[in-house]
Amino acid sequence: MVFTDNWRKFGRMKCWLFTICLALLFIFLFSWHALRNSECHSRAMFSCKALSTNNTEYLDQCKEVKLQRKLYNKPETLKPPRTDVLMMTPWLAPIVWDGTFNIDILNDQFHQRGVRIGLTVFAIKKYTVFIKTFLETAEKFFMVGHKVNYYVFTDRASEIPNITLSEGRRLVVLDVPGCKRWQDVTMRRMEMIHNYSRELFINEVDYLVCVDVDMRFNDHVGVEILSDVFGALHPGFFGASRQEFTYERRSRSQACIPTDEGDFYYAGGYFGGIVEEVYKLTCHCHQAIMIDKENNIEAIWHDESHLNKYFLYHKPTRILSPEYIWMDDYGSPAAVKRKRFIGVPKDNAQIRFK
Ligand code: 4GW
Ligand code: MN
Repeated sequence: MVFTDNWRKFGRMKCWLFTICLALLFIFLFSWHALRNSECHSRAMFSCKALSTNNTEYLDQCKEVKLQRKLYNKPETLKPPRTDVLMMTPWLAPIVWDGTFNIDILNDQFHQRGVRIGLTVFAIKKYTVFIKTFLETAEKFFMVGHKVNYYVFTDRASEIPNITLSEGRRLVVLDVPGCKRWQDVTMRRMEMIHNYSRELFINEVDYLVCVDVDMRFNDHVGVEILSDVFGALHPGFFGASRQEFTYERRSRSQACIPTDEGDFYYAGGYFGGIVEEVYKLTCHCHQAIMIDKENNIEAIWHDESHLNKYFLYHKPTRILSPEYIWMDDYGSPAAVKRKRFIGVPKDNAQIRFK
């Protein structure tokens, strides 16, 4: 009797166990199927979106792709367009020289992306005298056909002329305080560009181009300069040796670069990139300037020294030849075929201050 009772209990338990296992298996199979289905579904949605003829957004893209057909000379693998200059850094960043790019191809690419460009410039104290020529020549040569915001930082807003701008272009005057020392005027540019990148530029433009104001545009400057982060070769040093570069050499300064290091000597009055990269660059340089200040040292060429240090350890993704920041004092070397952006001679006694 006892034996048969136990045996019955055992039989019932087996039955339960079997039911539980079956239920678990069922749950497992059901979830697996549901998971697979949802994956397929999202994949299907993706391909449906791409295939649907009702999707006007996608059709617009298709039209654009068709419009891309363009006729131009084939690039010649064995015939580089320039053999007299370096066209590529060892870290594979292009160096932009006349004759090395096809602006039509580039314009197509940047127009497709609807790229917006901010040009920052500082006109503090008497340097407002440069702004009219700067803006007027920029209208002729800078990023023609693209969306451009001019950001003029000044402590004399009333002296900024209201010039007529082409469609898609806007002048934004940013009121900022002046500085007692002129060195601070140039160095504080890093801090101000840094602050405005976060507060304003990031919401309004894709790229920033940050330049000196004592300049005029003299020839085409277009989207060929745009890349994640770029600098320009200083016109006085593109043929110079490392020893000749006027880097900061004192080890106490954050900008110090020893004589056995360095790629190029970059101009302080020309850098840029996507807003995020300019934000990082200006943040780094501003902090380095502040540390130097605490240590009672000022780099030999101010912000330019710090920019050179930054570019040594954060390699630019594109470099502009000196065509993009020329000074007539440097004559007309054969390598420089076009002078796109030229320094305006200034009467230092008149314009500068202590
Ligand atoms: C000495 O008295 C000064 S004042 C040196 C620079 C000064 C200065 C510079 C200024 O009074 N107001 C001003 O707006 N700046 C900005 O800093 C302006 O955008 C200028 O292009 C930039 C760099 O100064 P800079 O053009 O005189 O520097 P260099 O001669 O190296 O190009
Ligand atoms: Mn200048």
